[in-house]
Amino acid sequence: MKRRKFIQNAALTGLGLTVGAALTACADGKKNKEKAAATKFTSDVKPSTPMVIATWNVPNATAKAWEVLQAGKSALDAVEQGVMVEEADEKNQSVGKGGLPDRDGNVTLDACIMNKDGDYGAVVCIENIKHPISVARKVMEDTPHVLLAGNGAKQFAIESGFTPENLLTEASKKAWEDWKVKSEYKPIINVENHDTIGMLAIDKNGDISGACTTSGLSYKMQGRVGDSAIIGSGLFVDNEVGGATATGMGEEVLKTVGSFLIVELMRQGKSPQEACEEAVKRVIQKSPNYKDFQVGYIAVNKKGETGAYCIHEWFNYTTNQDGENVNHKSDFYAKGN
Ligand code: SD4
Repeated sequence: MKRRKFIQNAALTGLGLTVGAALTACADGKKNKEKAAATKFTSDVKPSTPMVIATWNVPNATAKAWEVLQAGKSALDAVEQGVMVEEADEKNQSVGKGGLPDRDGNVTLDACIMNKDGDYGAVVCIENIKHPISVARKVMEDTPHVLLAGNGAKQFAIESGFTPENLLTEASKKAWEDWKVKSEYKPIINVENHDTIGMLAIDKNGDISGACTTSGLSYKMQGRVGDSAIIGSGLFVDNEVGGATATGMGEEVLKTVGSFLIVELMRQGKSPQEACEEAVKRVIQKSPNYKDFQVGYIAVNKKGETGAYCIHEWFNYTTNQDGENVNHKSDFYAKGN
């Protein structure tokens, strides 16, 4: 089956869519003044307080990240420990342990992390490791590489002290077996109350980091990798500007390099909200079949302003600032479209 056809079928059959530069010191002349006026975000702008934002209704994850920030730790520690809550939650069938498997029953996970210096680490298609986000961080910090895949990623994890375990829970096994029996589904767009987790945090120094972790499209082809762990697509952070992360049909996010696009739009002066809207519209322009899949983005800028936008209703996200978790409903494109 041709790739495009498979993706289209995946959506139609309901295969799980579980699914600045710093210009502060510019003192010399008109040219720099003009540049400063055109550049909204400068590296010395600090949000009033640390904050966390994450895709979906994940109060335990954002509360954990907040707790880490409150302890004076970095945004990097906060996003890692925050998303680990979802990776460990077996009831979340889109992330970590308990994630829904591929067509052949293998739970394969993708995760990536990005720090304030623009360093990135990722693992894709890793099996038997409950916390791929922590392996991604180790790839970033302990290897000369940025991305490890499949068995190599698993071997690296084991050598780094991670214990391999079975990630296919009884509930996910049963869901897979049911899927194998019926083979016809209607499109299911975000019926779950949460999904892939992408998280962005700003710490007390005003530094931004991000993390994204998923079991990907459920019942996917073996070896399929989505957007979540691919830099610029599922996640992007530029500490001088802001960060963005994605959820939904990874193929569409990958084709438009959505998170990088949002950060670059913010660099050019758009608000996080405007930038998310533009990135969703880019997906829609390129994919006439947008009604069959969901894509959602969240973003934060250096000032701590946030934005979110998606194609279809029901995408939501959680923020935590001052220790208070708030779940927000995202605005969406497909209002009667
Ligand atoms: C992927 N973007 O693998 C992920 C899945 C997801 O909501 O986010 N589902 O394509």
